[in-house]
Amino acid sequence: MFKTVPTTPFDDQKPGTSGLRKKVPEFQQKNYVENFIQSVFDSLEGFKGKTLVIGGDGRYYNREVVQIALKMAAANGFGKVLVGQGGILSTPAASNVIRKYKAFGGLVLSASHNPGGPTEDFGIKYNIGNGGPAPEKITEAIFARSKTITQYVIAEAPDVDIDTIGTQKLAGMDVEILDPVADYAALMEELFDFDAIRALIKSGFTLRFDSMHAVTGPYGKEILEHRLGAPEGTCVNFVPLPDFGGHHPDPNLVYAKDLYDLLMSPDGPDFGAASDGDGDRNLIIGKGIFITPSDSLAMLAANAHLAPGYKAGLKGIARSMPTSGAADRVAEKLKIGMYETPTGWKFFGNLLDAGMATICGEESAGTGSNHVREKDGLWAVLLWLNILAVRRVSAIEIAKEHWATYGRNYYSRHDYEGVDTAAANTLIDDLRARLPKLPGTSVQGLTIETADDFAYHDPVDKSVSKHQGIRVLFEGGSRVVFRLSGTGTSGATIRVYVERYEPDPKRHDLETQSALADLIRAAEDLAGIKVHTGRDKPSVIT
Ligand code: VG1
Ligand code: CO
Repeated sequence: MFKTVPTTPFDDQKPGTSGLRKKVPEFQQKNYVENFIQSVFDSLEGFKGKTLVIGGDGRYYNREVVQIALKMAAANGFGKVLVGQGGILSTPAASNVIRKYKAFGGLVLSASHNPGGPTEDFGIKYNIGNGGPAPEKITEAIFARSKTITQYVIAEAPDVDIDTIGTQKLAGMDVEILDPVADYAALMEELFDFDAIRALIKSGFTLRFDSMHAVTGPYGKEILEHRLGAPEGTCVNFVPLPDFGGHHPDPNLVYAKDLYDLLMSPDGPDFGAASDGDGDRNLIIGKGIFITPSDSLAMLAANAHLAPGYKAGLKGIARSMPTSGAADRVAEKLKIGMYETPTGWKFFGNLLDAGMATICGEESAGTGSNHVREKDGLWAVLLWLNILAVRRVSAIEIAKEHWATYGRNYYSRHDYEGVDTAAANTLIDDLRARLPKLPGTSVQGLTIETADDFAYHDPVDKSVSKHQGIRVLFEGGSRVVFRLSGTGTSGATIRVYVERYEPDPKRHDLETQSALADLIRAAEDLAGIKVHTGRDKPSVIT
């Protein structure tokens, strides 16, 4: 029933910021998927007879990998596997299923906002029993194992019918196919005041939710249109496609420009939102205003008590280091803890488990809370709607009032994609070497206060994560941050994060790039991006 297959290691199965991501043809190499999944299982202990969750964002190769994972789970001794119908589970829904059914862990198949299709991206991520991404200790063990693996085990059995809800057997193991939306929708009903949102929509408030042909289509339809009564047509691009219709399922101002333009037009809806490939990111645009993810985190934190799930208040807020300091000012006012973590959701898990943080966020359009252990796109949309339903003001009014109270953090990220890897590494190494000499010097008329290579000391498990981004802080609270992406699949991506704090309400209506112009020039002077990469402008500005 089970067979042992000899194999040889691949040397490139190192999980990045969020799991292993590669081009589909790389995953299609003989034994590539099997090696990685076996390396995951070999790095875990005590799962015999326990439950595994499997689901993905529906992209090209999802269904094939679900079958491989199922047969390997059976051969490795799992007692049961829960699979989203059709192999579908959004990342936050997978996190919820792991928690709700007390599973041992889960395999989430996704390359998130990266494009999908036969020559595009695929990914595999392992989540632990708290529903969150495996911590570095485990991902390092997986990588180490992948370099020495000599065999894997797999059931010799026909494919499982993953499209029919119910329980079946696979080589002695139970396989239960679940409705991917039901448990998640129930959780959202617990957290938010659906009656208030329904009343807001009934009063004529209009919205649009763009699923970008990715996984949140069925979730948006069920929750926004069916349960909250938004009219049909509110959800657009709601049919998940294996290649996302040929687009980048990345909800930012570049790839969701149509939505942005609509919200900026006089007859556009009151509120617009979008989510990414696997449903964990969110884009929030009020009529006439794009809310940056960093601002959204701060505004949601300041107003979260208006939603039933958070009426007791927040224990603390956590944000990734490159995320703007807007949320810090909210935490200060609320007199609650504020935590600064490295990029990637895996670093929030301990803070959430320990009850130290309630809401977390990243500048890359990720926001979430202790309801699951992943960022959650639709959750952020619903929290915004709940706040708007209670306050009955527009998103732009919420933003302006917020800035008047706390000051405004102008913020932008400049990405240089597909850069030569060696050149990108040299740029970072050069900058790192110069860090000790920077404080006290000036660039573009700005005086550098401190400069360091961010290291995180986890307050819960005391682990230390080094080299998490280079930050240069200027007098007055402005800063630039440099780091290399850990999710790309070709070459390197240099991310430059630029932030200026502006306390003066008279200066809250500036265009973002011009408000940051001197800092953007300072970033170039400091890092020599042009000299190192030959690029004179970023590929994507968000
Ligand atoms: C990017 C973002 C990071 C996010 C990660 C996974 O990582 O910057 O904030 O957590 O993607 O998000 P990197 O290493 O490329 O900067 V997702 O929605 O792609 O799972
Ligand atoms: Co994602």
